[in-house]
Amino acid sequence: MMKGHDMKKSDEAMAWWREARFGLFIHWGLYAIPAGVWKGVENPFIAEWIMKVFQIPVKEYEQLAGDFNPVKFDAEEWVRVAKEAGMKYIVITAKHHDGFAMYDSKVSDYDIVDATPFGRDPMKELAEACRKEGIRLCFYYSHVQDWHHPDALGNPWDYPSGQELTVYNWEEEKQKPTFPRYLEEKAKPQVRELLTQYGPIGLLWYDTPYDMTKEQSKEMTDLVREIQPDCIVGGRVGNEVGDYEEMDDNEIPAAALDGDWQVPATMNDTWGFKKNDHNWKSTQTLLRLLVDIVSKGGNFLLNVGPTAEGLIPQPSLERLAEMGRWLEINGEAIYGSKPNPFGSEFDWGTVTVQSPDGTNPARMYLHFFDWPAEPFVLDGVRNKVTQAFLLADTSRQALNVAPEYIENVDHHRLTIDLPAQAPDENVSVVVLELDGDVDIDTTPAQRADGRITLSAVHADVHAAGDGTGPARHKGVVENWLDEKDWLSWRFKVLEPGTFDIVVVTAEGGYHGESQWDGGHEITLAVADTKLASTINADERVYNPRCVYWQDVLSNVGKVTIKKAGVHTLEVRPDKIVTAWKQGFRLKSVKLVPRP
Ligand code: JFZ
Repeated sequence: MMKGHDMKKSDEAMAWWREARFGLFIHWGLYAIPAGVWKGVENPFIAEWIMKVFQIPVKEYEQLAGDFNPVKFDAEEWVRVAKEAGMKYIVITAKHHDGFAMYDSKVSDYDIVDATPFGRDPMKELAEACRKEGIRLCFYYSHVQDWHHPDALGNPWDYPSGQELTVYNWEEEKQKPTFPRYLEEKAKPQVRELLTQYGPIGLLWYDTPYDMTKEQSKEMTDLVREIQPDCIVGGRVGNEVGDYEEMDDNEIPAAALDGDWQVPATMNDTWGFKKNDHNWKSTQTLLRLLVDIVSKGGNFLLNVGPTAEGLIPQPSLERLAEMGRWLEINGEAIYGSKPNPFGSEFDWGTVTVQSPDGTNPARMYLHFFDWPAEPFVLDGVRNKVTQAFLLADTSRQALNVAPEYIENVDHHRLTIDLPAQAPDENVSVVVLELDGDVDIDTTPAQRADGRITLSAVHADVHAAGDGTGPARHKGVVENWLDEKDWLSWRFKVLEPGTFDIVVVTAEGGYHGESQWDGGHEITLAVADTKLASTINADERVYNPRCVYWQDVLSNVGKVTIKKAGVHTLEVRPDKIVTAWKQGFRLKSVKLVPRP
């Protein structure tokens, strides 16, 4: 992402954001009044899209402003909620796609101070409260869609542009000729207001950059650079000119990534408040998402949708408070931490690291989702462990760690004795203090339970086709559309035997919708065995790391490996199916020993 941009933020300017790791997203606007229901009909989509979903005419939607009076809004309370949740920044919708400014704007009267009985500027109050509490205030600004403005994109029912309307597929809307005028007359002047009226702003979160030209994306970026050089520009400014990569909504990559990135995520299935959406993720789910995202090097921007009265819904408050209590004990393993040095996901949980700062040795944090019943075995750590303890244990009682070196395959293995009882029901953290900086052998190796996992991140990618793909992106192999491209792995076998081979592919899509391509025909070669197989959805497995999308398992066959040592496995496609344009999204190949 953003590699080609000459104005990329310096490490200094990104430092606070890399340290912060956890922020509060707030979607708040007029759409909180209908709260997901229009004239008795339920909006099947996200709350803030209600105007578009029902093609509500501007004149009618505008009437909502006259009823907007969030008298229970308390900026200090919202900031306190974020702070006690362990969050370090707040990103709030200053203007969403409906075009209504939630601050005092001189550019347009369609704003909270001029058009509502409330008459206060919540952004001003939030800016003050944030300053007091040391929280960074950041703004969301919809720079492309503005359903209130005749020149902008997104509202062909009021402002026909001769283009076909599709409610959900906004990508089909093409930039209309008047769009630059909207940028000049509304978007840019309003962003200027946001960056001059409220003190230092941490980050400008643009959105839905469809049909933006690269030049326009750069202009919106340069505007921020000019007014507040230290303000970070979000990835959705478009055309890869932002300072970090913003994942799709609720989308979590399968492995640690290079570069800065963030996941915006919902607590239920909407951003703005919907009175009938009670599909809340549990605190456990949310904590595991936080830990997993941080272990992959990303930031977690978790959303709340306050009501039209100005209250954050009670289920959100409860979850945030519980997350804050966990972070109070385990924050050392999160803030400013470095990603999982093993690269790939573990079944039991994940890993973060704090590196030496000159006085302290490196610490590795093992975050357990599933607490092991037997002594825990960790493979591939070459370091000496000088100390091990539970992060939640204030007495720092030492855990016994037995190192082992398996010479014939040059393999390091640690066995750690853990108490029978997990210290935390959601995520339990074990600290390993090391003799120096982390030194991990990332060659895939057979685990103590006999299993071997070959992850996409550890594959050698052979782009033998037309050269356009495939690539490892977001922890899976992406853009694998050409049958000439193939993958291979070198891996260590400790205990020879017969293994079932399973290919794991990744679902993608929007919210719950699965866009999974199957039916690829492959030849898999390992240890003198060639297996021809079709990639089918033999099993779908819930993935605690990516709530809406499952892992899809396909059984390939079995293989007998007769000797311990380093072996090679190859996957060559004979036919790739691209119905969803996803292609062969391989996440891993698993070898599971037969009993
Ligand atoms: C956008 C907005 O439309 C939505 O209302 C909300 O503000 C969300 C945080 O961002 O929605 C998107 C943007 C991009 C994708 C999906 C939804 N995407 O690329 O899949």
